Amino acid sequence: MSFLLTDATIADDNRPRLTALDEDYAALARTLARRGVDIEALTARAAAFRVAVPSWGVGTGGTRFGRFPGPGEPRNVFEKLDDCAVIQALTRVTPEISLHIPWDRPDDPAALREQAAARGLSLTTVNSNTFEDQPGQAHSYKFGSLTHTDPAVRAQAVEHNLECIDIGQTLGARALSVWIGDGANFPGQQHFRKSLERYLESLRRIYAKLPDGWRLFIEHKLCEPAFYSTVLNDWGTSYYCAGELGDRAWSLVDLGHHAPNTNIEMIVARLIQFGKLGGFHFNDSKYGDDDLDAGSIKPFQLFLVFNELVDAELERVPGFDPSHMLDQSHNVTDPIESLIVSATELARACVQAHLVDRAALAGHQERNDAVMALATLKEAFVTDVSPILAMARHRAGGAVDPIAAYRASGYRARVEGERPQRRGQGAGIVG
Ligand code: RM4
Ligand code: MN
Ligand code: MN
Repeated sequence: MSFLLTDATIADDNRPRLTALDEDYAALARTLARRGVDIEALTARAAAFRVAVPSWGVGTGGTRFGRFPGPGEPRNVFEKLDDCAVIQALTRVTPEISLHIPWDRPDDPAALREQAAARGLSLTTVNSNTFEDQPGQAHSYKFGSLTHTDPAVRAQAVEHNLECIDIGQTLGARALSVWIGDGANFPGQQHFRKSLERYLESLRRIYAKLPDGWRLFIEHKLCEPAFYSTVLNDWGTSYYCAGELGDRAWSLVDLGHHAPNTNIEMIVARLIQFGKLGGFHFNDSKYGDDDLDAGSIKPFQLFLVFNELVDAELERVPGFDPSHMLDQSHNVTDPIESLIVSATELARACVQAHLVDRAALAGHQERNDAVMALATLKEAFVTDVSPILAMARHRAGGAVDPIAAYRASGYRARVEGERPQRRGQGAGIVG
């Protein structure tokens, strides 16, 4: 078994940082008190924040041009759990994992569930994969899966999703997330209306087998791998399909799946208003589905997304309970570090959004005072809430400085020794 970060190791790393943390926390508490904000309420909110880590994210991703494996990469799903446990030990906001099948298909799902539980983790969402062919598979997905023109291909893709549900049930998961690569590269290649009709027909078959208490997430994406059109291309189509399927079907928003400059926070607000926001794949991007670390390119956008989420949370919008998940592809960083940073940035955006003076904002909106409305958002966004995040982690047994604690632990060097890599592990995962 691999070396796990213990509470004692983390406490040791925290000790020399505690005086500064107490001072910074007290100073921020005074600043916030002047604004009528109770820091303890924010710290409690930070402690309650959760985001699921993707099983596929702890390995190096790769692009279609190649893959450059990092040292000590997990070689199987059990080793992936170990890495996820490290992220949770340090951040204390990532006890959940979303699992990709077949990349991380467990031979023994019950054993995987047990090992997860032993690490304080749970496997909450299963993600199906019909965007690649698997060895030995009868029909190819080259020209589509759930929406293929050939009913036999569609049946195989539906069957795969049902198998994901089966595995998920043994794992204790409560959601199936479906993203398809189906689409067209050329005008005329695909009949737009017929392919969407086939999508719905396939999804109805999956939805019919959804166990009680489960949710079905459908993930839209503008382009890639199909570069002319995709079948589930945008939030409007996703919203329509989720509505056609039923109450347990929800739209999932991956931040990288929109055209550049799309107003994603507004899409989020629309889906909340229409009762169909199921969850997120958080990441960040400059151009397309770049799968970069959350908050690395457009932190203000991330804040604005959380501004909508917190607004709905505080208003107690009925049925509002979006699932937070990360979906990133790490190519030049240690994946554990990237996921730690992303989890922290999401918690930061959430706490900052709680700092928005909503009564003041509503007043500025009523009076059409654009300058003060934006200033109200900016006041929250520019507040450095790092001491709140660090204090919440510390009180929960996590690290005051997770990246420093992780580096000091020597975890990566240790697993490098324990996980000799085979040569040629170069298959690209786009993410
Ligand atoms: C897709 C989409 C899916 C992810 C795959 C690997 O672009 O984001 O969620 O599972 O990539
Ligand atoms: Mn995604
Ligand atoms: Mn993606």
